[in-house]
Amino acid sequence: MGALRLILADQLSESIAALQGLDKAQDTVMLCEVMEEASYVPHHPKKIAFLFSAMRHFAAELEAQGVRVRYVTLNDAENTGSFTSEAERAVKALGVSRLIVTEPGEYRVREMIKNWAATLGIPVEILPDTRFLATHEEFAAWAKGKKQLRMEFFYREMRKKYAILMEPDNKPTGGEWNYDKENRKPPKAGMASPPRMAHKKSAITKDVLALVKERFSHHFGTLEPFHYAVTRRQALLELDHFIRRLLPEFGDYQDAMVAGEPYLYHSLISSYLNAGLLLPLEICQKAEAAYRAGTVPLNAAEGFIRQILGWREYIRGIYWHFMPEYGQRNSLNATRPLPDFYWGAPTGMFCVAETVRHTRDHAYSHHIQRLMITGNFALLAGLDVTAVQEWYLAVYSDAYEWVEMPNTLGMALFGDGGVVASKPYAASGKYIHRMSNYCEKCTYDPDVMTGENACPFNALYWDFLVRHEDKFRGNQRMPYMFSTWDRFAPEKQQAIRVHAATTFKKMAEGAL
Ligand code: FAD
Ligand code: DLZ
Ligand code: SF4
Repeated sequence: MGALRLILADQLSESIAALQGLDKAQDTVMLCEVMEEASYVPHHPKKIAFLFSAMRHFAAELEAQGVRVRYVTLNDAENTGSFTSEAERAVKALGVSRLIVTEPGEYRVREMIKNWAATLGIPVEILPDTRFLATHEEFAAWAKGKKQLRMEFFYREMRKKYAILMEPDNKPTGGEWNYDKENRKPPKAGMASPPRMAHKKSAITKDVLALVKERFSHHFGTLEPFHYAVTRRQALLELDHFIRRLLPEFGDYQDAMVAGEPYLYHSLISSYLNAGLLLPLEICQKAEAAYRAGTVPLNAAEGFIRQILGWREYIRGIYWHFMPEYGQRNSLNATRPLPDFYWGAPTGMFCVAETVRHTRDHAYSHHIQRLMITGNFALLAGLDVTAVQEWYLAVYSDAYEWVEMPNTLGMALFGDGGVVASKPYAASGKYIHRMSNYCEKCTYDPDVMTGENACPFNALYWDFLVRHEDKFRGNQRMPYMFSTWDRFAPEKQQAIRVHAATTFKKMAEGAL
């Protein structure tokens, strides 16, 4: 009797642990489209279409290699709707001796699968996900005894482990570990990013688009046009296009935001990487090779590699190190309901409306939009951390809890009490004005603090600091903010707080 090898939608790599040692004569590989996963949050239709199409293409590639595949489509009349019930059905139908699965990316799913040995009555092997570059044990060993878990120091360990941008004397290439100070320029006037790739839709993709249109049109987000890569070959083309055409400018304009330009110089690879179509090490090695070949400057190559070898692995480490307790945290007691403008209702705040538009149309917005627009607003306004996390998990095509949660709860909302961020990423309209051209198009004025046309971010920023003074006044990275507040005349302080209260009222009335 063979094994049942289960592959989840974000495990679409031929090198995935669950496919190693596959016996083509005996084993069956199973993939299933299940309603429970497609609807535990209202995923963006593009995200569902991307995953289903990528799953179907992956299954077809395995079949072409002579692998026996059990593929359950969402519309299959026999489909029972969940991973657990589909595993039960397959075990009964196939009479397999064991089930093999790679560790899921989400705690919720891992807990579910841990019960399967008992319910299925066969051994269930949960194998480590070796696509990631740090194991849970390595992260725990690094974190042990440290008061602060700073990404920068973890990143240096990863650079050494994988010999990425390292010199033979074990020193970092160029002499510095981090070239961030050479990055993060504001946008240039008239800046637009080079064209992006659009992939021809296969018959599989067309079928999936019809299915998603029929079943998920009520979810937030536009399904078409749909240009996503859905195979590894296409994802590699995207990666090469990025490295050749966009990476040279990536570092400089990583934080810039431009109206009508959702992508700028970002790579757009997160959905492919998180689903398994690309692998993290190959991406870092390609970026390093481009630097060594002289086609990409060091600040760009290092800045990009840091996102993947550093941030991505660190974020995953934080998730598994602190779960499940991490998911319960709400250190700033943020409970205000999520305003409808997160789901596309009109708002006069151009920056928020534009970020939500990009999100709606592409299931994508870049890091600074996520952090400093929708994230910053949620932080300043004290929006409910669970509702905000559900929003991020639903609306982005790259979102899985292991990566969404520490970024949202930790980095954007400071809801983990300062594990990921040593101070909150709180900013007023001044920051957004400097890093974007959004304010030029806005009904509000970033230079005004109170009154009808005042940028809401301004009063909310100071109100946030004062509301959480007990937590932040002693923060060594924030003395400048409090000394500025202290210098404001009492009348000005009062007016700001009154304006913040008016802003909250307008928000509750849907009039912001
Ligand atoms: P680029 O800017 O081109 O960066 C290259 C790659 O680096 C990304 O593809 C990604 O794999 C990695 N990376 C960069 N920053 C991070 C980070 N902070 N955490 C993990 N990986 C990183 N990323 C997700 O993949 N899924 C999410 O659900 C997600 N949710 C986020 C929520 C919030 C509130 C914030 C602030 C960030 C979130 N991020 C998430 C991180 C980051 O915004 C996205 O990885 C990035 O925008 C993806 O676009 P890109 O591929 O063009 O990235
Ligand atoms: C996100 C998602 C969606 C929308 N649908 C499926 C699905 O039908 N089948 C599947 O195998 N996986 C899906 N996923 C991804 C799972 O939710 C994902 O494997 C977990 O989030 C990671 O533990
Ligand atoms: Fe956003 Fe304020 Fe600028 Fe308007 S003025 S775009 S609300 S930062």
